[in-house]
Amino acid sequence: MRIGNAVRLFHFPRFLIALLLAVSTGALAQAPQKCDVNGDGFINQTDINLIVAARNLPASGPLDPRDADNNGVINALDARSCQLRCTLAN
Ligand SMILES: [Ca+2]
Ligand SMILES: [Ca+2]
Repeated sequence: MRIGNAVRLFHFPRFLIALLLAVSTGALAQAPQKCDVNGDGFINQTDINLIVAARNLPASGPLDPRDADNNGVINALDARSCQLRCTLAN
């Protein structure tokens, strides 16, 4: 038990260092927001149009902002879901 606790204490600062590095380099801030296809920080008609243009295509991966429901396919349900999340009228 003591050795296990010592090991956990030893690794905790490494985790903090990695987290601080990620935050300071902006690595965490670069994760794409679902539905914000063009990455401008807003969800609007431009993003919806990009989703509709990619309709029925496979998503590029789990972080694809066009695949709002994460089912691996970009379709009308993603466009509708993103319409409901619009942050700007246009
Ligand atoms: Ca956008
Ligand atoms: Ca989808």
